[in-house]
Amino acid sequence: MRIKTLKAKIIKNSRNENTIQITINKKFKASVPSGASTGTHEVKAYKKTAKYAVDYLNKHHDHWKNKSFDEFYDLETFENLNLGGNPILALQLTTLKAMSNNKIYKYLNPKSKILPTPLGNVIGGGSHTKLKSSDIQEFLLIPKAKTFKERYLANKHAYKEIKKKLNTKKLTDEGAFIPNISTTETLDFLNNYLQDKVLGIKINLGLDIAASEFYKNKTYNYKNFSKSNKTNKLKKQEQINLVNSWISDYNLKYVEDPLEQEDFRGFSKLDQRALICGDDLITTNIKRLKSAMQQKSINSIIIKPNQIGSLIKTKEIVDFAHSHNIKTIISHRSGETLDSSISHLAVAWKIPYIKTGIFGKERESKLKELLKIENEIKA
Ligand code: 2PG
Ligand code: MG
Repeated sequence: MRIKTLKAKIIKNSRNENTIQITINKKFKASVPSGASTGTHEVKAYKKTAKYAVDYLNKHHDHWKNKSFDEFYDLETFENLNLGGNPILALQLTTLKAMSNNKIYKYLNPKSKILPTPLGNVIGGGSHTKLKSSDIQEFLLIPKAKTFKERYLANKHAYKEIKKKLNTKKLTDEGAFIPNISTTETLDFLNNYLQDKVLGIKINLGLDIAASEFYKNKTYNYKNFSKSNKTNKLKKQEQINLVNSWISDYNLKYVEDPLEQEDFRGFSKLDQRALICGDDLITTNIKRLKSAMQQKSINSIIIKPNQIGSLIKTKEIVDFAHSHNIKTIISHRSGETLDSSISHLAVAWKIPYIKTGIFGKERESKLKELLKIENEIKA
């Protein structure tokens, strides 16, 4: 198959920011998200702007006209474009959709049969809202059930029940609730709620602390810590002690970015009975993963293709992690689109977890795609 037409255009992501969408042969479309709590070591989403990338691609037909899909997918073709991580990924994903007739998971791995566990963002704050909120960016629901459908339904049900209990309509960028309570009260509330099974399913609690967002002058600065102590300033060792006590007290199974993004040594002091996950620490970069492994900083990593700006490099780090017993969590971004390619990649690359929101069309598109894939695999 060959590229006959390729059109780039600007669309809005869920935060109403510009992003790029590519359409190949009028039928295959892909778009890419952007983050708010971006790590320092991420590649730039756009070297200039999304508009610049769109105009460039629409002008330079010579890059793609009549190329075969395979030839086009070649990494060099894209990297030399020098437009930033997001345009490259949009091109690669659209090509992959064209090559696979929109069945990326099957094309990449015809034997796919394992569905990921969703980490569902139910309560949030930090840099995902401008409103007064919890210091922790995401409180995540991790359901334990056999099928993806059961996990999906349990999280959805929990989300609805939590909404009733919190009685709030305020939402973060990722569709998580912003209750009018402090960080530690939120932990107590969720821990309490999760004592009972939901639709017969045990749900565990996880956190994305996104600690770099409130780390300044060598101090973790909590603005909404507890009912009695609104502010709290913690030194590195105090932050480590606090997170370790949360892991035991709340039986946390997952903690992402508990410390700032350069503290490889500090990460290694966290209780690895939980998944200790590097997002800003690693930024889907294999060099940073190797440093983290040397220092035993983590036992799991976030996978965000647009942090590294190449699908080929993303696959490389996933394989490397799996062969060294590091768990992977593929993740949405806070400014999302309807594109559900990460659901396909999770299944194709045997990624055990997918982090998305529970509510909102951009988040649900990933979950619904997984429901569809599970049905196809079972059939
Ligand atoms: C994160 C992400 C997604 P952002 O920190 O893990 O939840 O946020 O896309 O803003 O970096
Ligand atoms: Mg994160």
